[in-house]
Amino acid sequence: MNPKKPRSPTSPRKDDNLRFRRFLRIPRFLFKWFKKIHSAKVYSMSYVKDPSLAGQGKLNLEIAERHMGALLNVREHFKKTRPFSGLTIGMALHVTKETGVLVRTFVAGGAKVAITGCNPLSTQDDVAAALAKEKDIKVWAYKGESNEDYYKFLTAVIGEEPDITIDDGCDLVTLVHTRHPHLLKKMLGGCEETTTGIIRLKAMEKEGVLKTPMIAVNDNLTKHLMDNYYGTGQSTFDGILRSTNMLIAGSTVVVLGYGSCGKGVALRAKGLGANVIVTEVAAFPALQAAMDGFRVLPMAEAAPLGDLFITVTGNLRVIRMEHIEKMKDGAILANSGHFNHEIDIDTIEKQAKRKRRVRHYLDEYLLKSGKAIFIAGEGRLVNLASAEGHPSEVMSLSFCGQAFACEYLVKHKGKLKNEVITLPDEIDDRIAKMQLEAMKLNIDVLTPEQRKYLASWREGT
Ligand code: RBV
Repeated sequence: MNPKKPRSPTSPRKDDNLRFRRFLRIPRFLFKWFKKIHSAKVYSMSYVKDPSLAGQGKLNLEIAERHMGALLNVREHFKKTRPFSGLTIGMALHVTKETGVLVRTFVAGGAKVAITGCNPLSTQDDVAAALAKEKDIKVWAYKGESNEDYYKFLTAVIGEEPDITIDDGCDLVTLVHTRHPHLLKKMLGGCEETTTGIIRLKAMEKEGVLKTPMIAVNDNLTKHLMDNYYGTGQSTFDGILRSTNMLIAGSTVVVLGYGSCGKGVALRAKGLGANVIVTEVAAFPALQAAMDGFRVLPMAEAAPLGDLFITVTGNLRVIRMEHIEKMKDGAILANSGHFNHEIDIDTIEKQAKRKRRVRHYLDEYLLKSGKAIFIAGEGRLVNLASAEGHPSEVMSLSFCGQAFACEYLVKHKGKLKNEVITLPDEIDDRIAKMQLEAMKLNIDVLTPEQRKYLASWREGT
């Protein structure tokens, strides 16, 4: 029951290589040469699960495009301006139909794109197959990747020497900094999609090790107040329902974390008729949860009450054995935070008497006490592991942010500091306007009198 420990990207492999070379008595220069040829061969071509899925992938991309009007608008703008001519964009994003639409948008703007996934379970194999067939795109991704392949594929993207990186979770840019720092000299910068990635980047900045400008796309209002809130809210339940088909109405749902993702999840749980409990460690969001009408409890008290537990904290081991021991027989656990360490699966795996896959990405763990618990999506992002991630409409907003962030890096080449950068408000405003247009919604405009009033401090009671 011991899961294979992931190999850290920073852990040295030199010792393994040395032992292997000495064992075979191969001269050093010959070994190096062989490795170079071998890796060039593995890395120079796309790698997907099944190229014959490309037809379905193409159809899914077509459907996604229908719902991503704002991003298609940016594509038209890029077709005219070609901001990425001669540049390579290296991406580690969930390889989904929505990401595919973004990839095509960069290609329309003149870029070559090298892409891999940012989670071993989130790749849509049909979309990967379809993209791999398109011009100027290389793809390395399949659903169910081993940790070794995950890092091999990130290395393949780096092998394409990207000028710009796009990350979701910061694994790509971390690998560039730790293993391939030579690339930082030519890089214009990078963009980060998610909260977890921004936290890591800010830690790098604080330690003084960040060596390229990084745009915090997640900090756009049109990203975290839309994607994290409405996107996570809906897609988390999509994943849980595909795995369990449980009735949410009347059940008790415990939401761990009340950030923008947790708020969205709690709102949807309430909408589906659940009794919602929120757990928090920070005072202000706990207060917001209480005022939003949710019961706020510490996890130790929430554990025996919940039928379904959803982690969205971005932190480590927020559900531990001490909580699981108190849970009801049959409790369901799911994670919608970026990484899979919010639920202490390692300990569950070690202590469980039996583990069975009972249905689509749903594992049953029989505990020593005789109780069973269920984990959906292997404790990875349940919305992408068990379902298809956020809906296209909301990803259109997030990815307009990615598209404009890359254009911003090009326009400000050489002028940006090596720090975490928030895009100017006008870009957010432009994205919101484009999305309203795509939704065929009109709004009012300020009259000259109102504009003047807002700019003055003289008028009072
Ligand atoms: N996410 N992408 C999708 N359909 O491509 N769904 C969710 C998709 C992103 C989302 O932007 C979030 O910030 C990130 O996944 C977490 O890894």
